[in-house]
Amino acid sequence: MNKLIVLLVLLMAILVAGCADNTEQIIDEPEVIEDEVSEPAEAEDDGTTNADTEKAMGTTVEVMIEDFKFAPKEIRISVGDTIKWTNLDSAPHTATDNNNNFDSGTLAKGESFSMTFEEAGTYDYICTIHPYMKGTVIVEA
Ligand SMILES: [Cu+2]
Repeated sequence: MNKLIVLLVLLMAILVAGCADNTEQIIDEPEVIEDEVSEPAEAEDDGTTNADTEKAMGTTVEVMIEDFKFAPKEIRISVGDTIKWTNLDSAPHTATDNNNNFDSGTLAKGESFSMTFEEAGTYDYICTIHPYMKGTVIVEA
């Protein structure tokens, strides 16, 4: 008699396990639907607040003005990144784009100027006080 009860319990356990498998499959289906819903939401973000998102995501890269040189002289960044120039010399300097995309104005010792680049391209710039001081910002999309 005891063996029969053990067999019945085992059969019940197998049946319960089988039912559990079925419920798991039912639970999986809504997860797929959630993934489909999330895609249009991302597209909406790109369309409405593009500039704000890029500013929030961009990083700030420092360029030092020291010994009458921009260091690094050439720098590569991504669209949305910000360059921060800081003058470490006693002499005043500027960071002035050759095509008027940005101009720091005169920077005294310790002063900084920041520029966020929203368009890909190559930006050659100089110090207008010492035009032999040249630098390049390469903004990659
Ligand atoms: Cu200068």
